Amino acid sequence: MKLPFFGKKDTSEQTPKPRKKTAKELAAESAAARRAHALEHGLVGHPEVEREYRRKRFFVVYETWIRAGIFVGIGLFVLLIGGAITFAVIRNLPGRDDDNDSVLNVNDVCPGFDDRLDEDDDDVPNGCEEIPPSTEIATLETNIVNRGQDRYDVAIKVRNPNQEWGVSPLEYAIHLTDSEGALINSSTRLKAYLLPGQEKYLTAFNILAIKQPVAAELSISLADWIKVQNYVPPLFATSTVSYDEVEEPGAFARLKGKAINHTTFTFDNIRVTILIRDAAGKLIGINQSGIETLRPSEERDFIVTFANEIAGVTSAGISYETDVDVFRNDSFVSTAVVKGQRFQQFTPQTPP
Ligand SMILES: [Ca+2]
Ligand SMILES: [Ca+2]
Ligand SMILES: [Ca+2]
Repeated sequence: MKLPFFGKKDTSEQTPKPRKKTAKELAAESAAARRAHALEHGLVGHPEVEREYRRKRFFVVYETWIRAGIFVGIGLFVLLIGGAITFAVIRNLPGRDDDNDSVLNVNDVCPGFDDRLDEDDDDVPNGCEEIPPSTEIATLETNIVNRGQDRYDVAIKVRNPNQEWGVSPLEYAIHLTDSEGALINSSTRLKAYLLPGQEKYLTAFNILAIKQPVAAELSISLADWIKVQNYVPPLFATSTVSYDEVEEPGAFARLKGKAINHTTFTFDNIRVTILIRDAAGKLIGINQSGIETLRPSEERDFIVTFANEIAGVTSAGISYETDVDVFRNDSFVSTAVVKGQRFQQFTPQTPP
C-alpha cells in the first residue's frame, strides 16, 4: 500500500499532458468523422457513390424532358421514313411517267429529261450526262508556214484543260486573216480529237491566200466531250530514219520516220504530225502521216514528202506528235468490242 506522500511531488507514474492538436489536424479529424457518419447512415460521401447519386438525380429531375425528347426523335424518324416510302410509292404508281418520255417513273434513269436521247450511246441520257469542268480549249501557239504559190499550212497548238475528259470528234476550221483582221480564206471543216490533258497541234494544209496572211484563227464547230477513268496516255515513240532533199518533180524533200507502239493495244489509224523548226525555233515545215494496225511493241516506217523548199533543216529541228483517237472503237484492232464500250473500259492486255 502506498502511503500518502507529502512533500516533494512524485512524478514517476504521472502520464504526460496530451499535446494540443493543430487546426489542420482538427479539421481532418472532423472530416473523417463526418465521412464515417455519412457512410454509416447511407448518406453520400464516397466520390464514386456521389457521382452515381448525381447521375441518378439528373434523370429524376429531367425525366419529363428526356421522355419528351425521345418521343419527338422517334416521331421525326417515323415521319421521315414514312414520307420517303409514300413518295416512292406515289412516284412509282403503275403507269406514272412524270417527264413524259414514255419511260415509266419506275424505270426512269434520268427524271426530268428524255431518257430516249443518248447521243453518245453510253446508256446515260443526254440530260444526265456529266459536264466537263471546263470546255475552254486554249490556243497556245499559232504557226503559218508559207509553202509558196499563195498556199499556206497552219499548225495551231491547243490545250485540253481537262485531265479526265477527251474530245472526239473535234471539228474545226482555220481562218487566215490579213493585217486588218479581215478574213482572207478558210480551211475546209477538219476533224480531229483531243486526248485528256493533251497539248497538240491542230493543222490545216494548203490553204489558198492571195494576200499575205498575218494571223490564223481557230474556230471549233463541234467538241464532243467524253469522260475517261484511269486514263493512261497511249505511248508511241517516233523518230527520224532519214531526211533527204530529192530532185523529183513536185517533191523537194522526203522524210522517212518510224513509230513504235509502246501501248498494250493494237491500234489502227495512228496519226503522226511532223513539225520542222529552224535553228531559231520557227516552224518551217508541217506534214502529216497515218499508220494502220500497229501491234504492241511493233515498229513501222512512214514516209512523207515536202513539196516545197524548206531551208535550214537539221535533225534536231524535226519533232513528232503521234497519237490515236482512243475514243473511237475502230481505233482498236482485234479486240472484241461490245457496242457502247470505250477505251476506259478495256482491261489493258499484257504485251506479248
Ligand atoms: Ca419518264
Ligand atoms: Ca426521263
Ligand atoms: Ca449519253
